[in-house]
Amino acid sequence: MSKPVVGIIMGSQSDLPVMVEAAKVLEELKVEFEVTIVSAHRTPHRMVEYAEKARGKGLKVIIAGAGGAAHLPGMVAAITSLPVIGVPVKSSNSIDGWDSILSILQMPGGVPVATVALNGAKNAGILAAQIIGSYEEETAKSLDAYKTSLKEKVEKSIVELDKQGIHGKKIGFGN
Ligand code: RP5
Repeated sequence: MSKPVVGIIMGSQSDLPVMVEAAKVLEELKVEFEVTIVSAHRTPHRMVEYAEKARGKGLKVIIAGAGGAAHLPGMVAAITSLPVIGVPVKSSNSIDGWDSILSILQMPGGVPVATVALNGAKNAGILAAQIIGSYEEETAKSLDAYKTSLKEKVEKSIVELDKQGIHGKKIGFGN
């Protein structure tokens, strides 16, 4: 087995049901990853150590998820020069998700975090794979196949809809 190139970290075990979607899609795309819990507030020294050692152990991208006052992605991005993808999590301590989104999105100039949608861990996984795929041929091929599968799924649903004979008149759009 080759070494992980994507690090998935999250502030708490309670983020796992959301963050597991990043792991699932990376597995599907055959990208090696590691998963662990790193809390900016509860384990700040572990966070610094993780971010400082990430590049040296072979990681190319970090996906960081957190909820509420979500400082993990931004603080990791402050330490490492690896690209950091932030996943705002609608956690139990989040008011409505906007707190997590804005904490991760509104970074100061010079310290970017590529922020995905609320609970958007799947897209974080795909984006991480796309970064790897920009220089790694096998991952690029997996991504092409993935895109084709998305297209085929839509084409199948178009055929289904046509078979059911749903058209404007039937659903009340006139003519
Ligand atoms: C954040 O606080 C974590 O990322 C999590 O989303 C949230 C709640 O954590 P727990 O109280 O469930 O451990 O730091």
